[in-house]
Amino acid sequence: MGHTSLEKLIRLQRKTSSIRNICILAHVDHGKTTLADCLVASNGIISTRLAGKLRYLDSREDEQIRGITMKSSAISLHYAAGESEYLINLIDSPGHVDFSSEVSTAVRLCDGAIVVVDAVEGVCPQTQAVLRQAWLENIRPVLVINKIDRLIIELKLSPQEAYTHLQKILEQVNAVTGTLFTSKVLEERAVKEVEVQEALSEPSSGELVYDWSAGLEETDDSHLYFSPDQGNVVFASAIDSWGFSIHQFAQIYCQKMGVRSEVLQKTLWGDFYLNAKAKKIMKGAQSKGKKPLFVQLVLDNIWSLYDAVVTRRDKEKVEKIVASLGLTVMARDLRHSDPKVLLSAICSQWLPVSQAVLSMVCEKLPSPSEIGAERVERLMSVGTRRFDSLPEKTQELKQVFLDCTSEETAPVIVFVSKMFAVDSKALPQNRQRPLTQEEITQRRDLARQRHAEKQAASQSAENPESANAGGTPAVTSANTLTVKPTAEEEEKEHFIAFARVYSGVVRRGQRVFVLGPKYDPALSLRTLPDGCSAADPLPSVPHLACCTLEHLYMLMGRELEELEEVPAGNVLGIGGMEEFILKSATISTSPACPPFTPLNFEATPIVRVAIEPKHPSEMPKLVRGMRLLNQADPCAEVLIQETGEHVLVTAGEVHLQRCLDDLRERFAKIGISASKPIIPFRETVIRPPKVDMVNEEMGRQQKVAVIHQAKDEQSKYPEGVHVDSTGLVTLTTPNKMATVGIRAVPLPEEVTRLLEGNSELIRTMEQFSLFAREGKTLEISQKTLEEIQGFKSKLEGLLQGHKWRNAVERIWAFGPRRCGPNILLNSVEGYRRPSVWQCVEREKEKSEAVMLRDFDNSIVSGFQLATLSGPMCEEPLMGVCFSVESWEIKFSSQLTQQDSVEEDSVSQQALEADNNASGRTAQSIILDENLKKSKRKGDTTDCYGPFSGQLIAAMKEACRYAFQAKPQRLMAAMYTCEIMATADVLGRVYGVLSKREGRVLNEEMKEGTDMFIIRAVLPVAESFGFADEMRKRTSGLASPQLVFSHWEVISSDPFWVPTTEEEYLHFGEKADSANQALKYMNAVRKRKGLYVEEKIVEHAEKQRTLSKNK
Ligand SMILES: Nc1nc2c(ncn2[C@@H]2O[C@H](COP(=O)(O)OP(=O)(O)OP(=O)(O)O)[C@@H](O)[C@H]2O)c(=O)[nH]1
Ligand SMILES: [Mg+2]
Repeated sequence: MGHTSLEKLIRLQRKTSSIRNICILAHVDHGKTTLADCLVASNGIISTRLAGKLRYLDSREDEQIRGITMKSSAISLHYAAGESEYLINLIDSPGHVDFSSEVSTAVRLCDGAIVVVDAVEGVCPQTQAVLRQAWLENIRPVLVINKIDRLIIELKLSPQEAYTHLQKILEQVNAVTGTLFTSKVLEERAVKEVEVQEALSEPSSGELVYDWSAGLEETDDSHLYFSPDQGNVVFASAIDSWGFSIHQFAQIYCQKMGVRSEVLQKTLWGDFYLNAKAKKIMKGAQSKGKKPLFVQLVLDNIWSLYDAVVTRRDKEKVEKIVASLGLTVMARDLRHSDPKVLLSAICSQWLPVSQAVLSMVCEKLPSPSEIGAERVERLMSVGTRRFDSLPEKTQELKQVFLDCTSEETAPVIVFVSKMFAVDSKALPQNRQRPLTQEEITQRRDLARQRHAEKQAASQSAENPESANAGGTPAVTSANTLTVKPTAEEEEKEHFIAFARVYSGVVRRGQRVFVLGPKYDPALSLRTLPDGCSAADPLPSVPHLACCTLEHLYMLMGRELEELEEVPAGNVLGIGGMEEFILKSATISTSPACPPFTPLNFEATPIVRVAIEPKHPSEMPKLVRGMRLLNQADPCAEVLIQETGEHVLVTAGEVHLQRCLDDLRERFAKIGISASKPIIPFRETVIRPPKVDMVNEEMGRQQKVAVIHQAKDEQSKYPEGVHVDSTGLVTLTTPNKMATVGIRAVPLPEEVTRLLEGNSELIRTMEQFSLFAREGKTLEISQKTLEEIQGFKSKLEGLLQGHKWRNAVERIWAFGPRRCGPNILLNSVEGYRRPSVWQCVEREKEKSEAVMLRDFDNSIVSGFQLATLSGPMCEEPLMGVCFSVESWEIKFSSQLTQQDSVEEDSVSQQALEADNNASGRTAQSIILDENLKKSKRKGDTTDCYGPFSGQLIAAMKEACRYAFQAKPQRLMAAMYTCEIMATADVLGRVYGVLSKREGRVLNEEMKEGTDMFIIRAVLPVAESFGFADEMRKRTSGLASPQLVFSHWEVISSDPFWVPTTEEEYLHFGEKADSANQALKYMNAVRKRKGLYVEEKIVEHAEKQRTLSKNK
């Protein structure tokens, strides 16, 4: 782009009120990048002819090949509306679920969003997800209904039908915003009520009066809904480069019809019609069977244009239309063989989409200076901390946010939402710019001179012959001069921080603080001297670093423009931060600034693969490459497992593919091989099943057989372990000092789900207890406290019946990692320990005498280890309750003294290992090892090691045995997917689904189209290649997106062997063909190098066709 307009952009950066930071959000393939192309073309960066075909912001090769966006990228655009000029920082985001973390990074930096919806597909799962994200970040959306042309050409709807269809889509979108909005209003109301309550309770007199009707009705929500007459909806066809809002048509028709444009603005959308006789606009088009204004004045025109240009190719009519619209179309376009070229030539002049969208953006979306107080508080208060519990100086910064000024005195606050890698060639300082004439002459002279010198030198040696030395060689040497960067320099990846300035002006060379996500401003305010700056030599503070801003860039899609300074309210790129920032960070000149709340990622990283280099010697390169990848991707995780494998965790198959490509071609630049995806499982126990494998009710006989079996197994248990027929396991430590009695009970499914969904709360509770044990208190916001209370009562509601009497109060711990979906229950008679619910029942607790026994922590640690890796295949447990029924210790007091010191460190270690996912089984192995060692060495007390360690190991073993005493099951991770398909490929869709053990939840017809929507669940284990297969079998008509949904128990018993006649008949003697759970379990065990009990086929029997169609 031209130099002048860069200057213009820089000038506009200073005018905060005319900046708009916006992102484009939508479901995959709804046309975000195509729309962005049209907007980019309006600035002359790409030609209008290429707009929609180039997909300029999809700069990666794989994005172009696959046709989907994989990362968000930004571009700064200029827009002039009459007198006023605007700077629009536009971010295009990916729509594929695998990349939803890229959406989060984009949304955080914006104040508004353009939500794009496909006119045919309507609201899709990702549309809902992005609307939700926009809500969570408090940014305002506007709507673009794209691909209207498909209604004309593909669905062949009449204008009237199209109108009804568009109304439905609008309703759908508004229904989504409606639900979000109501929940928010209710929440706000609750907060208000609490405040009122607090205010009222102080002067203890007066009654509490609630007005339950208040709230919803009072709040004006009209601006929150999308409605064309509000001006926040644009109808478009990005590929044909047209788009309009009601406003534009109101302008066009107000003169023609002699009606005020405000009147048209209100009536062009809705149930209004034109009464030709009375020359009036009247209400009630539908009831009177008249054409609504929108159809008559808007859609009819567009339809007839398409009809003339595309369907009938009626040249005369086209010329007439062109003339009547007062447009000029080049003869070459008129003659073009592809009617679409003519169409977009006409449309881009008549209804330019960029004009419609950008004017809506400038009018309806807020500028950075309009940032709301609520959003600021949310950005500033991390996690469960209350905004008003932040230090005073930090709270003062709220005003700074709200002001958003670029004054010299304002502190600099910048948030970096992600790091992205660029080639060093792409950096402006290394870019080859065209040489000016002067420079060329200069260089030529220089080269000539050198050449002459060289010649002179060689002449003296040999007898040379050089008459005209000038021409060609000089040019080559001039060329070599321009290609400066050395090979090494070129290889290097540069990371650019994707950031936004919230306050102050950032300058090149400025010294700033980099605040990590765990930084605590209160701590540094205490330790750092008042009024210090990042340029001073300072004592070290945790999670705080000082650095210099080396390079500032304006992000221009595929290019970067170097800047000297960037004022508040702008999106920018910062170079040279890779040493200081891993993925995201806050940058400030004030140490009082809190770190921003972490981004909320919708995607769960679930697909793991182990990676190794093709040549073992290239390991270091791989390690370095993986580190770079980890930094460059907001969602990918890289870790080293206990087996020494390098593991990459990604959000899905497409994401995995992209990460591997990146590693190969960019970060490691070596050949790598990836293992098959490592599929996660969970282990659980269930209630004894009532029917057997052939669906026959289990009679007494079998039960007897089962018990008999259990008795047989008793001999398998090592010494010191006793298992009774009810599943109670008693285990004594090797030094015979302590005995624990434990029973495993399956948790009801809803409870597991509840625990899973509230792990954040559980973690807060855990933290609170930890603080309390150290004698400190953790400030928890009122909202969180209420949530904890609500969580507790829900749990109480679910754990009903005599078996669970008082269970919620008796919860000892959650696990694994102290927040997982398993419960440790205190059923020890006479042992009262501090409740895990301490934070919500402070008063109650004081009144009752409770005491923590010594070694309480060891029991918890043992439980944590046991739940982290189960006995089936060392996968984490889920939905299991371990009830400690007895716990006796007989030891000398001196032993306690010595050990309780060690105990903390041991459990601390265990915990640390827990937190670090990679080290998890390693820890348990070590402990196992300890246990074995100590067993081997005779029976003197000392040789068993620290008592707490023994107790941890004993507890863990007891839990494992208790687990094994119950019917064990594997749980599989499940994806949900929504597939849209036409009736003719429906059969194939079902075929692929059932082949992969998918289960259809429901199927419905999408209104107004011939599409079916099928919702199904599918085990993650069967999902690899699913999307590809589906696409192939349906010739690309159905492409599902898989979203992780939940864990599900696999009903078959991996340890099952046929016992009855029927079962033998049904499954054969080996009976392993049908046992999916066994297959999964053995695959995991094999991968982990555990012992696998396999039957080797001795006498191959004739294959039987099993009833199940495989
Ligand atoms: N008929 C029609 N097709 C369109 C229109 N806009 C975009 N498309 C097509 O839809 C497909 C997807 O367009 P993209 O712009 O890549 O969609 P996207 O939303 O950026 O997709 P992701 O970034 O992968 O989520 C392309 O094949 C476009 O040509 C439109 O207005 N009409
Ligand atoms: Mg895209």
